[in-house]
Amino acid sequence: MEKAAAEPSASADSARPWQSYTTVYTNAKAGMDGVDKEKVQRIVYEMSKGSKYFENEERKETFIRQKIDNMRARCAKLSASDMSHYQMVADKRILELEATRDLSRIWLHVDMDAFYAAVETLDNPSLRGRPMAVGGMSMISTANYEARKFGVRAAMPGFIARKLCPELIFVPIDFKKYTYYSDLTRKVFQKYDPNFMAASLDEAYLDITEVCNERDLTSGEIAEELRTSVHEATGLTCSAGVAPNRLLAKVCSDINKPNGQFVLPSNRMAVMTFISSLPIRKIGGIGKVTEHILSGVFGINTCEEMLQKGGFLCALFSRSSADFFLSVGLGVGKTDTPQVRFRKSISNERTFSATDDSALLYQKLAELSEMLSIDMQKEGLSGRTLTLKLKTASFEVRSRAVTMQKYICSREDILNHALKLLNAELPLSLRLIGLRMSHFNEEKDGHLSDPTQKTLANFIISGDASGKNVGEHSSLGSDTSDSHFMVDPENDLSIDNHETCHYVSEDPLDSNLLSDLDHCNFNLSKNSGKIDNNNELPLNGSVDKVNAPNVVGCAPKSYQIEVSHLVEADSFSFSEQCESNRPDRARRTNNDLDDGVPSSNQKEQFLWVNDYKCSLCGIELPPNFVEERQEHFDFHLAEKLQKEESDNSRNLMLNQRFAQRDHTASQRRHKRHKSSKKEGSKSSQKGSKHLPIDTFFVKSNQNF
Ligand code: TTP
Ligand code: MG
Repeated sequence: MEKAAAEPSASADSARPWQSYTTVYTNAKAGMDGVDKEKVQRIVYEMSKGSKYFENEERKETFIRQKIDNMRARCAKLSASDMSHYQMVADKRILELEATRDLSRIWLHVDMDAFYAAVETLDNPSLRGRPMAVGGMSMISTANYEARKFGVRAAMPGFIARKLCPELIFVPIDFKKYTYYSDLTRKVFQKYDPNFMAASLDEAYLDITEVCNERDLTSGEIAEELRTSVHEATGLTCSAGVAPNRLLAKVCSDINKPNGQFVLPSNRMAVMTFISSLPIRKIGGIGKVTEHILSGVFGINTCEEMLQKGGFLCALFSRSSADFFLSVGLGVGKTDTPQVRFRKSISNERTFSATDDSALLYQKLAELSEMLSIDMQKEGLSGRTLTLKLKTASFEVRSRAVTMQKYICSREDILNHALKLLNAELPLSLRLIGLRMSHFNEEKDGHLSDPTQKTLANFIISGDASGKNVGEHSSLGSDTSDSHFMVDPENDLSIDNHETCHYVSEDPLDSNLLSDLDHCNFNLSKNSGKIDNNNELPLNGSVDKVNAPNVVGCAPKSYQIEVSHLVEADSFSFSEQCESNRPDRARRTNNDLDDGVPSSNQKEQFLWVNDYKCSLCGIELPPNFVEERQEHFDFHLAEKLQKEESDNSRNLMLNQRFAQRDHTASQRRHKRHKSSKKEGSKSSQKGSKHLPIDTFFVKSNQNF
């Protein structure tokens, strides 16, 4: 029988602690193959150590290690008969997924080379051949291939990049330019596939089946021609990948970067051979956390090993996650072209001085509900999922969501649901409230979308038409139904006007599934249903009151924890509790050992205006840069913490000074006053100064 991963060997070399310190920017991008990874890790480690950011990274690392231990323990507890059952489940799913393999389409993924950097170099040819990065000291958006040789890459703080490459030239970001060139590339893409799917400013998916047939050209010839056309139109180079589905095409476009292409033939044998040794991290949506977990728990490092460990995957993960992993093992991906562009969500939020005054909080909520309602009505939208974001006085970020049976858009309806979510949290001192509406009822092909309709893509990923998940879901008879299981890529893609990339692209389903989003939301939905059943919820209702109507196996605390898990698994504050308190555990059948892999795109969703632009610093990062966005969120979190600490320290100093002053006799007042003024100005300068983002990396004790 297959075995889970062997115990990891003795702990990492303590003399080289940086070896286990990995962040998104220690992960290689194209053009970084020859980089001394250990050197990069060491420099990043040394520059980060002791900072808030570092502490946060360590917390995450600890969480992942615990998670791996827990999952390994669960694997060990599986009996032989359990395993033979799960192996049967896996074998069946593999057959079913295999049956969905579609080799009839030819997909091309095109991705510009070092896009922002290349545009800047076009503008200023003196940059050519010199290591340069676009961005600033806090964060760089990308680096050219010369800089990558030093380990410099996108999403890396600029001051670390400079340490790695002292000659590095920094060029400020200029989105107008990139948009201009992006538009030029899209005009070219249009000629090959009028329905191409823009994934971000610099990448797109094209179904080139028709153009290959019509012109009797091979996919490789079309790719070559398209790349030449892009170069002629823009002066920029790009790389392309061709494969029978989008998932693989994306992997292929990275293989011969820069200015290259790779064609994966449309036959099963070629796909299986390609997949057999492909590292799992190459798959869009498999990031650091998922990679660690799959490797640490099951010893899965290549895509093929997903199939070999299928029994364990089915035992420990939800059906949809296991299906995704098995699909990766088979090299099966999406081949359809969604027809309509959908907005994903609308949100707004308010920051204010921390307060626990519930009247004030209700007032803020009412204002936000009104604003949200107006925004939705302007766009003719109604939505079913309302998410409340809270930031506590201690900067803990929580999100609570409810999915309704009906679409809503009025201020009253929004406020009604928002109040229920908020009341479940009170009493609490808050400094920020946000509201987000998603799951809109936009028209699809002229018909209103049916929230209970199961799409083909969902069928492939989530299971058979009788969908266990859907069945479980609706049987609750709650205010919720199926939406979280109906993860529909068609709702997430920008394809219509090819203008923006405000929508999740690049097979967004993949990353969603990895987060076990469906599973988390299943729990949430059950609980949300309870909230709605309890229409009499008093304004000051506690979580316990919210949970009063019983659902089997659901302790009141679990609601709070489980809902937190929905968004905060990645922040690792509630995760361990989630492990032990998952209310659905008793009810589950073949997935009762499921482990949610933390989601990155949930916790920080509110940071992004229009799902694209950072509301705090304005940097633009499309949703498909999942890990980079997560990293960016962590930066701001660390920044806040650092500032909070700075403020606390200032307050402490001021308090001490006031106390001291009260005790002094009036005869020394004059002298003291002078000295106090001096100190005061120094300390307030220190405390109130807005700390630049790079200060997280300065050791805390040097700061204060
Ligand atoms: P990428 O295609 O990931 O990177 P790239 O085009 O610079 O380099 P290559 O494709 O050759 O590896 O991203 C496209 C642009 O998106 C990039 O030029 C800048 C922007 N971007 C960010 O702003 N932040 C990020 O973290 C990343 C990864 C990209
Ligand atoms: Mg690119």
